[in-house]
Amino acid sequence: MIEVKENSEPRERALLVGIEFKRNDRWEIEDLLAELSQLAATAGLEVVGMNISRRSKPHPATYIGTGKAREIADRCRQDGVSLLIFNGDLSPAQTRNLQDVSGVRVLDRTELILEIFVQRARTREARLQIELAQLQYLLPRLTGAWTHLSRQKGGVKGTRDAGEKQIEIDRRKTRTRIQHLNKEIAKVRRHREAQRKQRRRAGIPLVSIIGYTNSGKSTLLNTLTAAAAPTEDKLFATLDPIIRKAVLPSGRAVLFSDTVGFIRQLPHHLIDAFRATLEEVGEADLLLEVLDLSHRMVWERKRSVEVVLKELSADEKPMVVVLNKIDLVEDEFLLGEARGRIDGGVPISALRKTGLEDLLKALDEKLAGLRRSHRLLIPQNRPDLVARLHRDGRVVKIDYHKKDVYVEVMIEDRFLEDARQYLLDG
Ligand SMILES: Nc1nc2c(ncn2[C@@H]2O[C@H](COP(=O)(O)OP(=O)(O)OP(=O)(O)O)[C@@H](O)[C@H]2O)c(=O)[nH]1
Ligand SMILES: [Mg+2]
Repeated sequence: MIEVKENSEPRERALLVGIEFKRNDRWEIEDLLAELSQLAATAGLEVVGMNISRRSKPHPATYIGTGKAREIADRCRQDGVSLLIFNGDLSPAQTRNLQDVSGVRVLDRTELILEIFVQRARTREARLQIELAQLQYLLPRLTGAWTHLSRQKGGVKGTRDAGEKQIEIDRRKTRTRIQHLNKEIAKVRRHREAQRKQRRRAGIPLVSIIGYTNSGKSTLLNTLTAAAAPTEDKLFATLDPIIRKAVLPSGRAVLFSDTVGFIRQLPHHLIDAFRATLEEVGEADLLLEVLDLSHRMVWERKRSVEVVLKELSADEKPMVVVLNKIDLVEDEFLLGEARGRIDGGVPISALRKTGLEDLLKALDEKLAGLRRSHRLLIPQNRPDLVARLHRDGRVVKIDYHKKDVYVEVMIEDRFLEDARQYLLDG
């Protein structure tokens, strides 16, 4: 684990290393390393520089090539660097070889993100999920360590056996722990599921705020609901989901949820690990996507968000998009372009609290146009209302009592009309 030091103490010095491959998307190596640099800063590291080289593909043993690895080793000694961070995923063998040549610790992008998650997780659920992600990442690496040992100590049969035995023990321990964590997470999940059911019964629509990390999701939640969600100019400021209630101008109550930010190539282990947290997204009636319009790579970031949404099978959900941080956008052309690209995109500043009226109106209209589940108790003398629910919605359940009719129906809000007074839910 990276040690986080107080401001006065020197922080661990890191050098970023990246390869510029021939690529077909618009992310430039400078953008990628700028993001890596922000991740490193979030992890509490001091970035002393970046080393970029060009290759057609990674070198199998050392990723950047042996000559380059030596050059970087020299730089580590000169600049007092104690950590190398690679933009990209390293194989266990590459990590080991790079560590051998440079004499310093080596992390890849996935490991750096995992480190941040370890540092920032607050709730028990988040902690469990992260430990699981780390162990899942570690398990194949234990196999890697085994190859390493058997190669090094190959000449001495007894030592190799001892090495194999130790690795076997480690792997078994790791597997047992993974099983245990899975059980614990299942327990926490059942609890959340119960909470969710209660919410569904209350009939309040859930609006899930999503977007790239640092786009302003928590700031927007705070602005909309006066919730005290922590916001920071850091990547992954939020790890634990927060849900807050608010009332829209129409009088409709809604729940807003703020979740972990998305990032390009969100490591698979983390998507899996955070599936439970991100389930809020899957449960949502409506997604509220926050774009940081002041960021140069806003459209590439949006693309990455779409990829993660697809992974979560939430890419078809109804959505309202906000063009955030317009207070930082001086170029009128950029705003015009964004409005052209995103039909109904609402320009706002979550921080300066501008454009919020338009946003609330857009949410109200969108929600009114969605079919949602409602429960009603309608008097026997209003068969016309029951007939209308049949006509405009999908009746899921109907029970005739002595004096009234109990109906469960999936229907758009605007069709409720006179039946609204007989709603059992908010
Ligand atoms: N200028 C300006 N800054 C904003 C605006 N909205 C958010 N920010 C700033 O952007 C930074 C990130 O905001 P957060 O709300 O923490 O972003 P987030 O999307 O929740 O980020 P993660 O939880 O890390 O994924 C903070 O420094 C905010 O003050 C805005 O409208 N204008
Ligand atoms: Mg946040």
